[in-house]
Amino acid sequence: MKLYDSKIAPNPRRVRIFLAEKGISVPTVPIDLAKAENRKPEFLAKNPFGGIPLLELDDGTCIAETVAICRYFERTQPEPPLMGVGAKGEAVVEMWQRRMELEVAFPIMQVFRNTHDFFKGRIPQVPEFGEVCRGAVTKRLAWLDEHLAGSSFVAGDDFTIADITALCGIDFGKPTGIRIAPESKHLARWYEAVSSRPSASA
Ligand SMILES: N[C@@H](CCC(=O)N[C@@H](CS)C(=O)NCC(=O)O)C(=O)O
Repeated sequence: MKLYDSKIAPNPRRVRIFLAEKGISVPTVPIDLAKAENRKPEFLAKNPFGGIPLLELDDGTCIAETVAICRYFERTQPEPPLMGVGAKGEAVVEMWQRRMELEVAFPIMQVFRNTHDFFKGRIPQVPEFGEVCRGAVTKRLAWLDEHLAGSSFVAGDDFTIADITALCGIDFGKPTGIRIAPESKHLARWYEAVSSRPSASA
């Protein structure tokens, strides 16, 4: 098995943190996004959308999509559970994971994709859209701060994939100036807790 990876991209980091929390080690294949290695025909044959992370199993099965890869490892090694336990637990974690992905990480990534020089000439950028997303991110982070006033972690009492998604999204905001507002004390408390876990440096 091998994991196609990049140290500079947020989605592969989500998988690395997930694996570190479970104590799983998987050989990695570094992909140079700056050189668009993920857009070469060999890679597109494995994932037609060209995105990483990508998990290639020993039988040749290629699993793209961060959450699908995490789901694979949650099934093959359930402990510690990072995607909830039981019908209610799994549904609650999935709800929060999707909220963190769609409402927090996605708009942060859109700020980067539409305003940062890295993507200039690489994809059609719409800077105005990037700025609309920046405004949405400010509101979403304030909302997350309120939520965390009553919750240790994003999905409740336990660290889960929802925390990983939120952490990687928020950290990816740094190159475009996205920061936790000084008044967001609960979000800052959570951020300190999750980013000081050993897995955060995976
Ligand atoms: N929905 C996919 C998104 C994958 C994705 O867009 N990955 C980024 C890195 S974080 C990428 O490969 N970007 C380079 C590109 O699209 O050319 C997932 O959840 O894994």
